[in-house]
Amino acid sequence: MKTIFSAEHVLQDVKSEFYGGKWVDAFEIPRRAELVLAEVKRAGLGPVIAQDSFGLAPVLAVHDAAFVHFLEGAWEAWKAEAGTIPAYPNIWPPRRSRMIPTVRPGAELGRYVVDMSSPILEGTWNAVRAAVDCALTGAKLINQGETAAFALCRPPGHHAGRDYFGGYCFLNNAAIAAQYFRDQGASRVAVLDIDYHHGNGTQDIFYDRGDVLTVSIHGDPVQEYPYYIGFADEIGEGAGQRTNLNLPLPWGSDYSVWNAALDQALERIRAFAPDRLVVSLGVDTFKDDPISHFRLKEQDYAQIGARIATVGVPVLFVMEGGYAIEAIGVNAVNVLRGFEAAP
Ligand code: OKP
Ligand code: ZN
Repeated sequence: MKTIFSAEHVLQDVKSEFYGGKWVDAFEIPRRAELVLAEVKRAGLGPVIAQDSFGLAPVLAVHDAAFVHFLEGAWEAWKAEAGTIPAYPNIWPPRRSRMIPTVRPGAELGRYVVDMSSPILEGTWNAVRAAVDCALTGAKLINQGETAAFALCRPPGHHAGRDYFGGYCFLNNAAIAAQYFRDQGASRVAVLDIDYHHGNGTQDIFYDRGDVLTVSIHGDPVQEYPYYIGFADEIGEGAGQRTNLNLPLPWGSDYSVWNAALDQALERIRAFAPDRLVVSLGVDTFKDDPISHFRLKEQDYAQIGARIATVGVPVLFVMEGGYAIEAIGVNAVNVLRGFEAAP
């Protein structure tokens, strides 16, 4: 399969992250994508191509316009007040706030960002747009007849909602691609999120929609980021009733436990009979991941790819998390090779 990769991902280059009450070396770093790319090439997965430009229309089909324009101008507004240091909020709105617009970038950041893991830098907007274009280019290839494509997106996207960002994510690459499939004629699209963390942004975007099934296997939110969402009783609402499936698992889950959840996920996806499948491909389920607590091993990832292939519809793989960087390439590419090797 083809890999879509943009060199512009390096523009999102956070040096330190506030984690466990301390500033530590950042986990979501440019080297992650470079190592996945190196393994794509080493393994001979297929051609690596650049992204096309799609403009903002497919982004605005998923995200709130005021939010998108905030992100676009956030660095310039911040720099005018604070200089060229990473942009963080200095406050978050309490419940029942009136949400009246302010003229201060630190307060506007608090309106839109949910945590301290996603600073805006000078190059953030360009990196984020390139990642979206990678996902959309993969979707376009599939619409042209490819059975699979790998959008090597960075920064990741699945924690970004209609009008908020966080968790290293700014715009929701997978959700934008899923909506693009719908707008280009797919009747039903499924999103399977196998990142260790719940795909809260994706769930939220499609929560009241019956045309997009969202399924996520993830660390139980009572233990794990994003904490306030991702519970099993969240099934969708309105026209989206029963088109959201959450499969939370406890810390320490190994492949036998995880694979049983994948059984349920795939059963639901098959029953939905989608025209297209988007896989939010995080490999932070790996046993050595520094911020996660599942116990999957290198060889498990090829099994996952083979099992995803059994759905029998075109699949767009979109890179999400994975922070054990010496293993990220092998683990991600094992999923893709497992998919391709399936009969
Ligand atoms: C992004 B993706 C936990 C801190 C978590 C944010 C994690 C974002 C993960 N103590 N910080 O889903 O891999
Ligand atoms: Zn994750």
